Amino acid sequence: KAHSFMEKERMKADCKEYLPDVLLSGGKAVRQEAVAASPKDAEAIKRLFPNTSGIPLVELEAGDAPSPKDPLKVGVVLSGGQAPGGHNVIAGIYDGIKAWNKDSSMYGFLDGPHGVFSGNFVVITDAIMDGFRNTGGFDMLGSGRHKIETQEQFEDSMLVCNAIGLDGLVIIGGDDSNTNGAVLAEYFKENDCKTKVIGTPKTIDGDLKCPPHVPVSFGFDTACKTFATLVGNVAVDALSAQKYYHLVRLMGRSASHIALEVALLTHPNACLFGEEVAEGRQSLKDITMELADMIEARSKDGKDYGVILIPEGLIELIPEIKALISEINDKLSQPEIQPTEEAILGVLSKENAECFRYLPGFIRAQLLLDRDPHGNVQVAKIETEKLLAATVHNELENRRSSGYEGTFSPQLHAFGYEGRAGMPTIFDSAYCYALGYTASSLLVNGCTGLIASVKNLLAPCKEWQCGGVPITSLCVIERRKGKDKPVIRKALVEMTGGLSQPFQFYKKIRDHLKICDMYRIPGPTQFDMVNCEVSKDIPMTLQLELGR
Ligand code: FBP
Repeated sequence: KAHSFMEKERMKADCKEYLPDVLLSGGKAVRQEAVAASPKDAEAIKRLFPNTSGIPLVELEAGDAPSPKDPLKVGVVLSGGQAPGGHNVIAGIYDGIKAWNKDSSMYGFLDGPHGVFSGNFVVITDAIMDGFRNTGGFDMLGSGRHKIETQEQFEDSMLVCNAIGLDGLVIIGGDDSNTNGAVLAEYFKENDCKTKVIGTPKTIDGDLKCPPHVPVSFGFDTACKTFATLVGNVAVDALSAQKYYHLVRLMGRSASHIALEVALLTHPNACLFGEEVAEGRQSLKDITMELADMIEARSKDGKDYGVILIPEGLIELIPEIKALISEINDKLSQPEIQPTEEAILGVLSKENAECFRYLPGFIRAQLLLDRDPHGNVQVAKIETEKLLAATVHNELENRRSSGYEGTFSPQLHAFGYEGRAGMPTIFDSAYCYALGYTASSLLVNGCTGLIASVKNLLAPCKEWQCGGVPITSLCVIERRKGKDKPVIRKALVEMTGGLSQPFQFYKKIRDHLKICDMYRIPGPTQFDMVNCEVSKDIPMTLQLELGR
């Protein structure tokens, strides 16, 4: 790869400068109280994970971890969608186990979980590691969305780990991948395999969190700042040309955290939230009317332009479409039902079939696309912005007879992959390095079935607190591919609470933003470590949640 000046500078930046003191001063594990899963599913989780549920939280403290300081062999796998900072998690583990014993070694499994059960790996050397510090993407090892789910895959994974003699395996993944990590930890423990399994919270979507222990998933900050740069730019375009409505769909399956963060960073005229739509049981028609009302009011004010943000997960949370998707998922999990419109219309309930027929052809086709290996609809491929542009256009045309005289000229954008592999921000670089180092300390202390936790993020990074939370304590039972499965509960945007809840904070200003143009232009991400002190540049939503 030909490196740019910026890449070279960032690769050289010393990650150790960010490392919390507790990790530099030994990282001794102190077991805290045991934590169980949410009461609703606690019994089921206990049955599924007899060895790794109800285990204690772990906090790391200054002081030596147990001796002897034998070299460790640790494997690492990147799983699911890219999230900026993954390479720094690897760097943190690498430096952590080498600091423990310089003869420790690290194995990178290639192309996601498939690399684990097929035994496809590289030995990570100093030269390989140094070529990826502070860089974006997952190109160091590649990633994949495979699941380790069959008995054969579990057995093969254990054979591979035993053959290398792995003391630990770190899974860098989102909710589904960390659930996979929990299942693997349980299987290894049940079968007396010495490999311990630790997860790290990755996903730009921001929906893998459990405050206070896992305050945010890594990659969220970089993705949001990248999207905010682009949204800021189209806002200036809207204001300059005064002829377009920029309808921007933002990546983030299910939860609307990204849309909320970007809305706080840029102040668009409107931002939709899947969670609000679901809670208010707003139909597609309700959403359309609301947007048309704003566009008509702005038009009366001489403003036939604006910026509207749409979370990609919105489509899945509109009640009538949610019910439709859920039935389609169930039906498509039956091998005899083909993913064609004709076949699906033949088996849907009357209500869902009506909803399906009402949707435009391109949305019908997109709803039938293959599910991902975890059974999720691929919302990133559904053009919700195009759907809303069409329904709003029709509504505005209907309003002409009652006085609407404006022009609605939409420009459609979908920002997703642009932000997912970006060069990690100073915060993501620091946070990820600390997560990786924490994972190595947890392994040194013999922990398994935990997800690495780095918290106290408003404080300077030297004062961050580190530890681990049992993955099973984050799990609930959900219906996937027609079956009940344990999964990590997705953290959606909280709708209630005081002004420290980011949504409530935004709600206070949003009516004002509808008509007035108060666009905020963040500009490109900065990497100046002197003026971008880590603790001052964490996501806005996180700052509010933590009480700043
Ligand atoms: P993860 O949950 O694996 O982190 O992936 C998140 C995500 O980027 C979503 O925001 C998006 O809907 C999806 O991945 C896109 O998946 P794909 O890479 O398969 O197109």
